[in-house]
Amino acid sequence: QPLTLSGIQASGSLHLGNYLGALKRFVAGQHDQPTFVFVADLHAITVWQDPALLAAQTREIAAAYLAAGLDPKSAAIFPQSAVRAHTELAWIFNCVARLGWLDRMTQFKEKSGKHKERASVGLYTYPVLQAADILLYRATHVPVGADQKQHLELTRDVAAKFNNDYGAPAGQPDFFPLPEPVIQGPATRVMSLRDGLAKMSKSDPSDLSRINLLDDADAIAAKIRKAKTDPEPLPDTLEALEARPEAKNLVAIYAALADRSEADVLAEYAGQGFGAFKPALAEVAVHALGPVTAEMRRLMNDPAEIDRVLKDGAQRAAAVAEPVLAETRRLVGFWNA
Ligand code: AQP
Repeated sequence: QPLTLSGIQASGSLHLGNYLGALKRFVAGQHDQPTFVFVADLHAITVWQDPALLAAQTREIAAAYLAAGLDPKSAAIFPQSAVRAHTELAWIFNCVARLGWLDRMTQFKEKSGKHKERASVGLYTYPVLQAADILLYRATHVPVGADQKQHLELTRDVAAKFNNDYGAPAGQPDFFPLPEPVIQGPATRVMSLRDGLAKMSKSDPSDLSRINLLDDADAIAAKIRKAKTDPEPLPDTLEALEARPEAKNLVAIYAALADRSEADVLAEYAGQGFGAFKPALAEVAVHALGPVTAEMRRLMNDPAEIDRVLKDGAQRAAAVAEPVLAETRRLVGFWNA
């Protein structure tokens, strides 16, 4: 049974990378197959979040989902912590995953920095919770940005080892399907506006490095104007862009926001300098993001409406998740399962 599932952490403002790498893809596939999209508040607290802000941050991500075009009648939109089965399955998977697998995770190395002994244990087992998020719905398709590829591979390893160690209900094939990351398409890795070799990221201390979904038109134009570039005009082939990370990133962003191919964008702007290209990119960005920002702001002024969506989504999610957890408990052999 094909099923799409993904989520975004409730850990701060969303940026263009989250929008193009994740949000837009959730929306694109939502009518093709059952779609579950959660706000990852359990993942968010792997680094400290102000308790006074966490619920508002959760609503903000839900507002972004809706503003980007997720239809709550079709997709189930819910807070991860509202479906308790996520944490229970994560514990079982903590006992399936191997230390050696987690030791290889590059995101933990990046996020824990120089002092890994001070990182939370939750940050270390983050990918195991992610495996639980996905397998709890027996999801087959997981649209994510390229940075999540390694975590998706770990989810497949957890599924395979669970199937191997605990089997499947009699007469059925493997209990957990091996999910496919959906990482194709444009802008699976949007880069920082200040450094074409670093990922655009919430945690970059420079706000100039990213376009936030709540930035207004002036802020977007200013950030694009100040974006790092080289002095050369744009080339006429994609190959010639390869050695120019900042130029390549801006062309990729233009193409993704305008729903055009990068080759098509180059065909229009080849030979022109960034003095001409940047204002054109700013116009495309404001045109694409302006309506999303406006709708997000409107929704954030109506928390009751967002809460209705989240409550309904949580009920629909639990209806799928609970039987999978119950069967998992039975396969593990718990008393009275
Ligand atoms: N730069 C990016 N380009 C494309 N996709 C991206 N994603 C994140 N950054 C980019 C995708 O957005 C989804 C949600 O990410 P998340 O919030 O769950 O976690 P994250 O990867 O930690 O997000 P950030 O913004 O990059 O935060 P920090 O600074 O904490 O690392 C995922 O599908 C991700 O691939």
